[in-house]
Amino acid sequence: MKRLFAGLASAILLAGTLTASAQAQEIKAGDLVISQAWTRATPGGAKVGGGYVTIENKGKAPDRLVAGSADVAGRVEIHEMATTNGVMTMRALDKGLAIEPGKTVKLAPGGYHLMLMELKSPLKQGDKVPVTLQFEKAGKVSVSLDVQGVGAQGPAGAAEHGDKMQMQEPHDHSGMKK
Ligand SMILES: [Cu+2]
Repeated sequence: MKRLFAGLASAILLAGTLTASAQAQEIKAGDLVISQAWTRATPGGAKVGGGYVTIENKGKAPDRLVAGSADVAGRVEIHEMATTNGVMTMRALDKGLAIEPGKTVKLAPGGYHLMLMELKSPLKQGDKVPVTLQFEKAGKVSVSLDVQGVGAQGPAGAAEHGDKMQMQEPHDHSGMKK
């Protein structure tokens, strides 16, 4: 009887683990594992939105995120944001973003991000936004961005505290030359 109970308990534990990983929505593409795809709701009239994913390279060769596309956006760019002497700047990475072997690259507010330009409709909290990522080696990968609230700092369920990237990302491209 005792053994039966122990077996049952571990079965429940296992079921819990499986549910958790299903929610994390890991997408495998070649040597890459892509997870935590999310974005923020856009306030009324905004024509740009961010896009965030975590990309792990489990392989032995570097790969590179070179482009993206989305039905909801006229075009998708890969951006880098950095703060230099207190001034926040954003630039498009024309050559894409290297994903070194054995490394995990996290696109997140305040750092690397996808920029959804020329939005055709606002991003609404709770929606899922299909985006296609293009990698040099892994090819095209479809992901779905979970739309979080306007001020969200991470995907649903992620800790909001202890994150070093607490700066606001206004998505203001007025400083960018076009
Ligand atoms: Cu940007």
